[in-house]
Parts: sequence; structure tokens; C-alpha cells
Amino acid sequence: MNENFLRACRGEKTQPVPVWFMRQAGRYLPEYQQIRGKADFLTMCKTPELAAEVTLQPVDLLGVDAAILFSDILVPLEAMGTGLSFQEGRGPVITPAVRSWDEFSILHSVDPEKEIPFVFDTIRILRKELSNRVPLIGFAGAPFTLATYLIEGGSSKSFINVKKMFFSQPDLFRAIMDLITEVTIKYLSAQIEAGAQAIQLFDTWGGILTRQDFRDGALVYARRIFNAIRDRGVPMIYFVYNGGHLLDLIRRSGADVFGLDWRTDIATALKDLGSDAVIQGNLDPCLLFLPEERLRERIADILAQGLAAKAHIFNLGHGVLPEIPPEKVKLAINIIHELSL
Ligand code: 1CP
Repeated sequence: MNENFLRACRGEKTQPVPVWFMRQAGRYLPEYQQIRGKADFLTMCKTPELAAEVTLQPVDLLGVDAAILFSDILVPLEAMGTGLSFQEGRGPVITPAVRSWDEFSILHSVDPEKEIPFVFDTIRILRKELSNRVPLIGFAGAPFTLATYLIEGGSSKSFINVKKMFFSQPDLFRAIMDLITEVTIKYLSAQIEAGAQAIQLFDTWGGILTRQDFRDGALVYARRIFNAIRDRGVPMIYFVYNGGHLLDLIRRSGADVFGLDWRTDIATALKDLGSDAVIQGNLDPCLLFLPEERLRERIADILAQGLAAKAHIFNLGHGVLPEIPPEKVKLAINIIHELSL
């Protein structure tokens, strides 16, 4: 097995530096589009053979050092009792948006193996099919990020409903967060039992908060999750998008690896994280549009900065965009491996 990803998670410097990309299975790949043409996104998530097939595509086609389960952070919300759909051009829609105690009362805890069985079936298929190749990463949304979708009813720009509840109905906000946190602990534990070899908690919207509000409204719940699953012994990655102003707080989450978006360069981030931190990141996905020689320079710069961390896992600062040519993604992975050998 190519262990470079797991070794780096544990704090070992590796040659080459391991690389995987957020959203590495996705619409930029014609092979994904071909399957997506026959099934809608949620059907793909709920059909283990299809979810496993698209998870493996970037491993087979691009040579990444880890696979990430094909699913979505919003899947557990449906199991908790909401409606969930993904609408073309509009993104996810959650019904009802939960903004009152009445709406909260429709939510319930989840027995993951019973109510989300397709995720664990997918993981079991993947472990078999991946044998002796690369490790499999499981994931969940962080409680604050999931709460934004639940309370806004979908994607948002201003996040006014979630912030309004946090400040004006703190008891309801806390009840929602406690329930999401409890479900997420069970969900990640079940992923690990099914065979996930590392987990990533995606806090895509934690960065919209001030430091104080991130600490009280997001970090305490993320920390509860890391504390609850640490004993299971798999590396835990915490990725807070737009979290450059929060890094010293994020360092105290209890995660083993800290994901960085592209806005904060690694050298600056390490001042807040400490040079004994293991980091993951952080190429701006749009830099994949650069011509080869300039892309090589930018990758070399990130690899050089990563040497100052305890260990470095190469990734993008956010997901691969559908517009990026797949051959550029493959080229970047080859350059990363070649320059860090
Ligand atoms: O039409 C399609 O084919 C669906 C597009 C798509 C895909 C490929 C969505 C809809 N989700 C996914 C897969 C996905 N989502 C993965 C798979 C594994 C991989 O990385 O390859 C993962 C880890 C996610 C996680 C996810 N979903 C996040 C956190 C990471 C991030 O991107 O910030 C978030 C915020 C979502 C919500 C989501 N899922 C999909 C959409 C359009 C959205 C909304 C995004 C928004 O609100 O802006």
C-alpha cells in the first residue's frame, strides 16, 4: 500500500509529498460526467456500486495518494428527517428550513448503519477494490457548516438566518448543534468501523464568523467530535475554509492535520499553527489554469513552504472546479510528486 498519505498525517516527512484534491471525483472528469449523465447526484451517492466507481476514477486516472469517499456532507441531514434535493443551478435544497422549535421537533437522531447504509456499503466495496493501493478518507460536514444548510434551507450568501438564530435564539441554536454533533460522531465512527482510514471534517462556512463566535458557535462542537473519535486511532483532518483569522483557535480543535485554503500562505499560517503542525493544502484551484512552467513554479513555492511544517499533504485550497481541464489536474499531481522526490 502507498502509505505516504497516512505517514504524513502521523507527522512523518515523506518523499514524495502525498497529494489528493478535494472534489477530485467530479464534473471536470468526462468519466464522471458519463455516469452522472445516467443518474442524478443523490442517486449516485445512494448506489454503492456507482459511488465506489466514481471514487476510484481519480485514483486510476490521476495517481492521487488517497481516495475520498464519494458522497456529500448533506446526506446525514436527510436521515435526520429533512427533505434534501440538489437542483440544477440552485444547489442543495433542505425542506423545511429549521428556524423554530416546531421545525426542530421533526429532527431525530440517526442509527447510521440502518438509515444511511449505502455509505458504509460503499466504503466496504472501496476497501476491497483499493486493496494495496491507497488509503480511503471518510468525511462529514462540521456542525456549524451543516447548521448553515439546515437553518438557511440551502446555500446562502449572507447567512442571516443562522447568525440571527445564534444571537437571538441561543437555546434553539445549541439544541440543533448538539443533535448534529451527536449524529456526526456516530456517523464518522461508523465510517471508521466500515473501513475509512482517515477522516476529514469540512467546515466550509466556519470562516464567516468572528473569532469569538467561531469559538463559541463552531469550534466547541468540532472539538467534541475529535475528542469522541480520537481513540479510534485514525488521523483526523480539520478543514476550515476562509479560516486564516482563526488558525490559533483551529490548532486547539484536537485534529491531527489542518487544512488550509489558498488565502493564507503556509509560512504565515505556521506562525499561528506552530511549526509542529501537520498541514494540508493549499494551491488556489484556479492556478491549475496556468501554463505548465508557471504552474511548476507555484507548486515548487508551496512545497518549499511546506518543508517548514512537521509534515505536508499537498491539496488544493478548495475543490477542483468543473471548468478545469483534467489533463491539468494530472499534470499538477505529476509535478508535485516529481518535485518532492
Ligand atoms: O451535480 C453534481 O454532479 C453534484 C455536484 C457535487 C459533488 C460532485 C455536490 C453538490 N457534491 C459533490 C461531492 C462532494 N461534496 C464530495 C465528494 C468527494 C470529493 O471530494 O471528491 C465532498 C467531500 C463534498 C463535500 C461538500 N458538499 C461540502 C464541503 C466541501 C466544500 O466544497 O466546501 C459542501 C459545502 C457541500 C454542499 C454541496 N454539495 C453540492 C453542492 C452544489 C453544494 C453546495 C455548495 C455551496 O453551498 O456553495
